[in-house]
Amino acid sequence: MAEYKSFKPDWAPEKNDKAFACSVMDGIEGITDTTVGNINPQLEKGRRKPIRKLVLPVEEYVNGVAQGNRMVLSRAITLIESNNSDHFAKAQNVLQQLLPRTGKALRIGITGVPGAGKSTMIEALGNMLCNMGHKIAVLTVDPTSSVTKGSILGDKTRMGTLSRNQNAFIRPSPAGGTLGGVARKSRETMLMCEAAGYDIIIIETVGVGQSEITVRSMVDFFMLVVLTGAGDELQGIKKGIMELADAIVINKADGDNLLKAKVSRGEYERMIEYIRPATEGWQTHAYLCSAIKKTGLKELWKVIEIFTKMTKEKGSFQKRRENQLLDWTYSMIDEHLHNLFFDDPVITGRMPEVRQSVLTGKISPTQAVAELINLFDIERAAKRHSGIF
Ligand SMILES: Nc1nc2c(ncn2[C@@H]2O[C@H](COP(=O)(O)OP(=O)(O)OP(=O)(O)O)[C@@H](O)[C@H]2O)c(=O)[nH]1
Ligand SMILES: [Mg+2]
Repeated sequence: MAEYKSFKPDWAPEKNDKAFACSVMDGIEGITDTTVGNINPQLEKGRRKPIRKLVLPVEEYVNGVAQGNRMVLSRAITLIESNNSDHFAKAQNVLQQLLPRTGKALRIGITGVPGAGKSTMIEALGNMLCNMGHKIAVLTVDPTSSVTKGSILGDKTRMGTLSRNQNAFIRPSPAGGTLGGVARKSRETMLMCEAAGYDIIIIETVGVGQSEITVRSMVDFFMLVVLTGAGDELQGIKKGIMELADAIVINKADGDNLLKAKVSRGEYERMIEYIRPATEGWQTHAYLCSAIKKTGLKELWKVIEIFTKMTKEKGSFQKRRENQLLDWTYSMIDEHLHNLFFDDPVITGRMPEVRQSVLTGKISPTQAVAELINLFDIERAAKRHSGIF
């Protein structure tokens, strides 16, 4: 470009005066400013985006989801994720009507250290299952995910072929919020996907302690993806997480890594012996796989099928689902009561003084609790009496 600027044809006059026809007219001020708009009203009209109704009537969500309409499903999930109380009530109404259609899918959870290859494995496994005629929904539970959903956008590109598959539906974790809030939204999203006809739900979790336990409490089969490496690396994996797993999958068992992976498998098998199995009557094992070379995936799916058949026959599948439902209910009650108490203005007003009294040894923690609960009870009773609720 610099060359072009300095280029001057030899017929051009020395001085660019008014007599020279090849001059550039002055531009119209403000035309590059996008807030000003286009001077051609026709163009401007064509450019305007169609106005979409943000929230649909309840029946449209129910019917759309039941028919497997992906657009409506997406919007129903957005409703679930909304923190607006009207949206919450509507989402619950929609869910209530779709409840009879839920519960038929197989729910699989995948955890593992960052970079273990979870997304790549979901992409490979997901495509394989779609080709077998299944419909796959992929969700992520990530309480740390920011509003920008940056990591998930990355995931969508990592799951490039799966996200374009008509039989797959990928939905990122709801952004931000408490783990409890994210968990509720993810559980309800899972139910929506089931109602829309997805028969396998895969949930990826980021490996940050508590979220693994949350995902374990949502799924039938839970697998831990690990990398090769013995000794120190093996010790780095918390025993607690291994106790949650129905399968340990050593990924990246390809190329030069294959031999090391086989050694790791032996190490994991020995470790598992000392660990209580996650599922009654099922022996957890370590398996090799390569998400990139797509090896070991068919075998892994076979393991999941055997697990499902066995647990269904023995009744532990159903028992786990029932326990999960009750745990979910109780944990929501816990969270609700916790918020009710700590958000109560009478409690927040009294708290600094009580805290000070505990710290200076004026009252014991037990006395502090008794005082605060008493205050809370009296305040609730007064509100009830005055008909506030
Ligand atoms: N050689 C080899 N590389 C793999 C394999 N699976 C994944 N990778 C690579 O490992 C890197 C991380 O893979 P991801 O699938 O993003 O890992 P992840 O566990 O989802 O990572 P986070 O979502 O960040 O926790 C990528 O560069 C992949 O290409 C495999 O089977 N073999
Ligand atoms: Mg990932």
